[in-house]
Amino acid sequence: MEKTFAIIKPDAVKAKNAGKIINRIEKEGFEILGMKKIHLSKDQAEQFYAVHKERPFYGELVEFMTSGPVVVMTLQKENAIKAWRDLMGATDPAEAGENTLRKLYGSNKGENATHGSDAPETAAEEIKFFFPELAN
Ligand code: 3AN
Repeated sequence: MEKTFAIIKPDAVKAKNAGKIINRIEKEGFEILGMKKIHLSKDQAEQFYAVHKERPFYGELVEFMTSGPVVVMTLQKENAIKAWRDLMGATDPAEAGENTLRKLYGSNKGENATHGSDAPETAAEEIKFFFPELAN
């Protein structure tokens, strides 16, 4: 069993799509090990996205991620990292596959409804950042 870290982003929470996304997560066989609704501080968002610091959209990304509450989760499933990224779909909702979360609920590359860890190392770091009690 593998763990991954997921966020329901401010756009999806604001649009009242969080319940539908959580329902889908359960239907797809993930176990939700931890979940909380929080409003990220600028400091937290900057730290969380530090790897993207040099990207041109960093400021916009931090501003968006702090614009309203998010739901952060630790999910568990076999091959959870890939399974969750498959369920989310491509970063750009316009390129995401049918029935993926970003296709259904995302608007553009920035406001794309969900986040998911991209590798075991980042999953471990991101889980530890928000759920130290669930970190191995
Ligand atoms: P993913 O979240 O699919 O791993 P990355 O790693 O390319 O995608 O992007 C990291 C974060 O930056 C994501 N939260 C994404 O929404 C945001 N992002 C990527 N490209 C853009 C862009 N052109 N404009 C605004 N935000 C972006």
